[in-house]
Amino acid sequence: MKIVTASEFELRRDVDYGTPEQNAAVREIVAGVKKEGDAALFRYTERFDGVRLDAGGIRVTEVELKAAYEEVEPSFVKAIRGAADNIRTFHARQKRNSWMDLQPDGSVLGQIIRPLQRVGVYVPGGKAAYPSSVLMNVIPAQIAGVPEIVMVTPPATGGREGIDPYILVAAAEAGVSEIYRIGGAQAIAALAYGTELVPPVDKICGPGNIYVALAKREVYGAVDIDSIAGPSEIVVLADDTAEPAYVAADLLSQAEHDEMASALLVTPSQRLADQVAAEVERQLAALPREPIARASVEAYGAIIVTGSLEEGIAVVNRLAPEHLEIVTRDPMGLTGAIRNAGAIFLGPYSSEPVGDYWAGPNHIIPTNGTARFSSPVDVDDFIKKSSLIYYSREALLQNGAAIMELARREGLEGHARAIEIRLEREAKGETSH
Ligand code: HSO
Ligand code: ZN
Repeated sequence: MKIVTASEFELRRDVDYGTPEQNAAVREIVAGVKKEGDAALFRYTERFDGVRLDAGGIRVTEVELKAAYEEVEPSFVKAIRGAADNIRTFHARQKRNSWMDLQPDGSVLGQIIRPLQRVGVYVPGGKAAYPSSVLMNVIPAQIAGVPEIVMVTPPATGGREGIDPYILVAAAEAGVSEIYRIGGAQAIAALAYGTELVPPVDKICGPGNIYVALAKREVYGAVDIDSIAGPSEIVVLADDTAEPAYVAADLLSQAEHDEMASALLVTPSQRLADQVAAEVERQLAALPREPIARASVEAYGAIIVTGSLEEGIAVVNRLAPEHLEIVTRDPMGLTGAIRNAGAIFLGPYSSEPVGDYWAGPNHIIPTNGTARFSSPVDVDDFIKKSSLIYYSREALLQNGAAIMELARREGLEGHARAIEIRLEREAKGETSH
């Protein structure tokens, strides 16, 4: 892993917006499904997934879900349940209440919180199909009170027809209400616009390949979408109290996600920098996903040696990482100085996988520096608010003149008159109320 100073460090952020051909292909698929519904959905599924769907086979049945439980280890079911419990407990703290304020003049102002009615969760096929991500998308929606949570996933992965049983068990444990065997841009279009067999949703979330990401962009507006996640990122901010082997292991835990994942160590300690570099080499050699992790470390990884811990904090705030581990003498004491980080892990025992799988906070976290202005997925992503306005007679009489003033300033006489007609009638006592 290369060792550089803060001024030598060059941040690489490669965001994939797709080739013109990919964009054109996605537009065609989305338009096709929007226009022709199931006929197009079946046609694209046969073309891209090599599976002939029919009306009877598009939805996963109860019997198939039961069969999935037979295929997975009981210890896996137990672990998924433990994780789901923790994720539920954490997200339950985020629930907001509707509120209403009674004003002294008898008016009532308020905000009503309502869940979205129907949400679609995309689960990719292949190596990036994570049962843990099913929990992280579905549980916040469920806590928000979303009554219909549907999952879609490609009908075949790696040449093998059928959905991964671990994904099915995670979906059942998380509380998914319907599962459809569809994937790619055609699945996103079906969720957005609806087909004969797939009713439309209000919001689509979950990760996918470039075609899925582009399709989500394409349908945004007709439905809501989540943010489009980039490769995983970890920054470890450490001083000479950190254990080099732990730091190296945590860096590699995210480097193994993706060739484009980024793992950075920021430290004022040259000794730690040298030790971690050596440890990364040692541990890489023994990692099953060594080729991916090595590519990530070589292209996007670095150890940044700073003049002080304060300079390290400034670097971290500029990076605005998805995940930040603080492994210093007093990690809690430094937390207040961190302005930009999606998730902050404190101390030597809070290894990132604790959060990826288990502790309860969401693992879908802003990447690419977007932690500057956005937050991890939470219950708020699955609710909407309605404002409530009840004005009393007294309140309108008191405030009517000011409202008319503003309306006339904007040249909107009709607005002013809607108020004025009431003020006049009230003044004459001509009212039935
Ligand atoms: N670190 C990933 C989440 C994940 N890790 C899923 C393991 N499985 C992005 O936050
Ligand atoms: Zn991870």
